[in-house]
Amino acid sequence: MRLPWRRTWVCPHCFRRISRAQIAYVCASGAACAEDRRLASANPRTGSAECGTCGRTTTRLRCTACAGRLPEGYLRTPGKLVALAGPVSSGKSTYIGVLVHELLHRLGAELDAALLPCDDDTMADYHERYERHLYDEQQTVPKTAEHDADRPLVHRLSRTRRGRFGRADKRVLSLVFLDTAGERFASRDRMETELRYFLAADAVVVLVDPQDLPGAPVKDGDGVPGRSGDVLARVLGHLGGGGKVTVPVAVALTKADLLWPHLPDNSPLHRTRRPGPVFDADDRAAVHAELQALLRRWQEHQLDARLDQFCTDYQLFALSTLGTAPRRGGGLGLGGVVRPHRVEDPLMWLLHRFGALDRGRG
Ligand SMILES: Nc1nc2c(ncn2[C@@H]2O[C@H](COP(=O)(O)OP(=O)(O)O)[C@@H](O)[C@H]2O)c(=O)[nH]1
Ligand SMILES: [Mg+2]
Ligand SMILES: [Zn+2]
Ligand SMILES: [Zn+2]
Repeated sequence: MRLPWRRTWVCPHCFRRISRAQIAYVCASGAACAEDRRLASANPRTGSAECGTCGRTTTRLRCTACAGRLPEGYLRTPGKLVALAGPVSSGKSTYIGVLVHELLHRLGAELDAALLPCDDDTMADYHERYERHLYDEQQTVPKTAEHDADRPLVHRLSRTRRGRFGRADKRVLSLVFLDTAGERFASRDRMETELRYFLAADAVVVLVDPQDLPGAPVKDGDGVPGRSGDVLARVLGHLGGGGKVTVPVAVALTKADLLWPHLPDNSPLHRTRRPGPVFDADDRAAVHAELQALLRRWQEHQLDARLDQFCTDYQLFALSTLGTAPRRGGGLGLGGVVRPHRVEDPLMWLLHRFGALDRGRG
C-alpha cells in the first residue's frame, strides 16, 4: 500500500507540522526494539518497514518531535481536527469522559460511526483518567492533574456516508482533547503547545459553565464572572490570528440541568434529539435561538455579540453531561448513573458541517 503524496501533516499530540522525515516507524513487537533508529530510515512510500533489530514488519508510525503515535490511517486521512476549550471547572474532563463513553457504547452504533482510540495506551489512559471514576466508582472526575494536562487524548471518529449513486464517502474527525489543568500556564512550553493546538484546529468546542454567567438563574453558583469571556477571547484570538475566525465554533453551556427548573416546559432545551445519523436543522435553529434569547434576558448578550463579531460560523448549545448536580463529596446523583442530555449535539453539528451525516428526512 503506497502512502499518499503530501508535504506535511499536523501531529495530533504535539500539533507541530511534521514532514515525512519527521515520521518514524516503531517496531510492533514490543519495547525492546521500539527505539531502533534504523526504523526511522525506512522508506515510507511502501507503507511499512522492517525492524532493523527483529526483522518484523510494522506499520506503526510515530512523530519524532514528541514520540506520539500517529493513529492508523492518519497519513492517508488526517481528517478534521476538533479541539476543546473552556475555563477551569467548565466541565471539560466530565465532557470528555461522557462523550467518549457515549460514542463507544451508544452513539457510535446509532450513527453508524466508529470511534477508534489512537492506540492501546489511549484506551487505558481514557479509562484511568475518566471512565473508571464515572462508571465504575460512580464519582465525579477528579480535578485534572498537571501531568495529565500535557498529554492530549486522541480519538478518530470515522463515518462512511452513502452519497449519490451509492458512492461511499469516508469522513474522519480527529477528536483531540487537551484537558488543561489550570488557567495560568505552568510553563512557556505548555502555552506554545496550546497555541499550536488551536492553530491546528479545524473546529473547536468551547465549554461555558452557566454559573460563570452572573445573570443566569443558577443557585449556589461558585462561578467566576467574566471567566468564560476571557477564555473565549483567548481562544478566538488564537483561532483567528488577528482576523475573523473561519472554522466552526460550537459554544456549549454545560451543566444545563441547573437551568432546567428555570425554563418553561416547552423550551427546546428540554427536548431530546431524534435518534439517527441525520442533522435536525429545525431543532438546531430552535435551540440556538432559545439560547440567544436567554443570553439576552440574562444580560449576557455581549457573549453572543462577541461571537457574532469574531466568528463567521458559530452555534450555541446547552448540554448536561451528568444529568444532575453531583452530591457533596463527589458522588453522582440519580442513583450513581450518568444520564447525559444532548452531549452529542456539538459533534452532530460538526459532523454535519464536515459532510459526514446522511441527508435529512422528508
Ligand atoms: N450540575 C452539573 N455539574 C456538572 C456537570 N458536569 C460536570 N459537573 C461538575 O462541574 C465541576 C467541574 O467539572 P470538570 O469536568 O472537572 O471541569 P474541568 O475543570 O473543565 O475539567 C465538577 O464538580 C463536576 O462534577 C453536569 O452535567 N451538571
Ligand atoms: Mg479537568
Ligand atoms: Zn508530535
Ligand atoms: Zn523489532
